[in-house]
Amino acid sequence: MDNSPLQVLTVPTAPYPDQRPGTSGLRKKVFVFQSRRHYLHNFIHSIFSSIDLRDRQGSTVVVGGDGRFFNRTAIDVIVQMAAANGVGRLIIGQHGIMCTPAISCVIRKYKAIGGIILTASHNPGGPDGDFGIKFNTANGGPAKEEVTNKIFQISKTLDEFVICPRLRVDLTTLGKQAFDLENKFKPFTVEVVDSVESYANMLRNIFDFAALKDLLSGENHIKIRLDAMHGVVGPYVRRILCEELGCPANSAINCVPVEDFGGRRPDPNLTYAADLVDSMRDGQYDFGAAFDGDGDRNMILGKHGFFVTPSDSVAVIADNIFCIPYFQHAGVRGFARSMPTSAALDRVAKATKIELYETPTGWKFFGNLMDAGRLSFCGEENYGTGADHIREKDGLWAVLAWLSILATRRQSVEDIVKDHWIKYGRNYFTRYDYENIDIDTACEMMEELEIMITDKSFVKQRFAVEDKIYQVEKADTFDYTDPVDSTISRNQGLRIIFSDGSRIIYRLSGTGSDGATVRIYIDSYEKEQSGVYISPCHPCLGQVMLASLATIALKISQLHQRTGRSGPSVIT
Ligand code: G16
Repeated sequence: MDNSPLQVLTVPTAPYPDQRPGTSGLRKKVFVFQSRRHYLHNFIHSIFSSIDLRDRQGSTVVVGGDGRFFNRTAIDVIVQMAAANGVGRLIIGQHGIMCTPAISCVIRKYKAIGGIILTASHNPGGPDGDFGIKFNTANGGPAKEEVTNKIFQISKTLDEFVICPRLRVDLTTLGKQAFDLENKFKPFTVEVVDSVESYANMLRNIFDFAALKDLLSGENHIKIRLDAMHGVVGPYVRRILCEELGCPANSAINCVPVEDFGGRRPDPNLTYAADLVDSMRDGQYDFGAAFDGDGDRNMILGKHGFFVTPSDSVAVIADNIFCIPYFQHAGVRGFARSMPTSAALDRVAKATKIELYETPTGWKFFGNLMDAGRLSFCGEENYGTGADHIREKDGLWAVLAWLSILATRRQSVEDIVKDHWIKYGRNYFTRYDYENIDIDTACEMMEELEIMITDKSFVKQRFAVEDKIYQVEKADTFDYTDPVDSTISRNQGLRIIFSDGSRIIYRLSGTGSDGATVRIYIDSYEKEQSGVYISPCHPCLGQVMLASLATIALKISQLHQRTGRSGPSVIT
């Protein structure tokens, strides 16, 4: 065996113009990473180079992914490049997998300078699917725009990278491995950790596990069904819910992470988690939930598949926040939601006199408020819910939050949501996604829309559909000034707000891998009791209630005429 120190090589490369990180890292088709020479190496080099050499040398970095196709290949390269770039220690989840919330937790626990997360979240996996790389900073959250801009700048100009090509790491065995490198005084170490343990330990300190155990396996236990969708969260569900909290093994399905998520899209919504909804229809389960590929998103269901919209889920948790011991001890400093999320949370904030922040889409905006001690709990319309225990949204945390509410109130999910609507009124919400639209067409539409709606003459315009008339009260582009550091983020979506408070929002997604995704978000508020509680099990009720506004949204944008589409790719 050759024990000589490992060589560090400098390899010439050519830059790529398209490595700008989106809402949540760089997401591309797998074949882009596979077929373009050094595409992965260039981006990893850009990440390391964005960190000051003094901070990088001898530092700790956490690495893990959602187990999708190309995960393992990417980790081998990251290990070789981390060593060559002066990183002192890598902490990697066993088999290279770790869910996004756990990575955030481990970064904070080990005081790492950051983490590299290999995931394309809810996007499809497999050789024909997507791959993604995200960089999180020392607070455990997604890097801020100033960091991702720096990474992008470097990626556009780099002409070489450094690597230890002979370094091989064993990801199957827990424990420490040390490697001697040329010109390096201290060995480079890799610590392979149990992906679940640190995270499970954190949850034990947030929730009342004894009460949850009683709810799930005590004398009057409820029956639950959790769908891990073959993503990374499966082992966490098994260990925490089944082994520790006593749920029967058949409560958890699709718990083995596979590289292509079993051919399904690991996206927890009514379209892609339809199997779960179907399996709950006959009423044998009281509670259901699904997660996405990297375990940060969640969908909540009640008996018979009663659907809790993500915006309602955030509002209900906020209203019952003291069912969670963590908040009984730490108190609640503030609530937040992303701008397109319905205003259901705002009503809870108003009633409880807790500060409410409205941020652009993207979890990094919440992180800044949390770091400043101004935010405790937040969520987004796109199945993201989380709190300040870490700096990522957290799917399993959201499930335990709901179970804590059920354990305290001993009511059904449906009754809890119904009580909420009776107390606060109801926000109907729907989102239309038009995927894989030609980028130029999408950008042109947004530019022309912006000109149209920000023209003074647009305000007070009336739009009529059948017997409904909506009058524009306000229309603008959403610009955000961070209340902590005054950073301004411009063009975070186009908003049309009508006189009854209903809203239409247009935005381009920042997480697609092919063409552009146009999102149209629509919400309206119903306070009359007659409109609050109609056919609650009808999953498309939001769309029925919002059909007129959807017609107006399409009329104003001319989206179908511009794109030749006849309808959205996905409605949530
Ligand atoms: C990421 C961010 C979320 C954001 C989402 C959607 O989530 O963490 O905060 O809401 O992207 O972004 P967009 O609407 O631009 O596609 P994930 O779960 O995809 O990593």
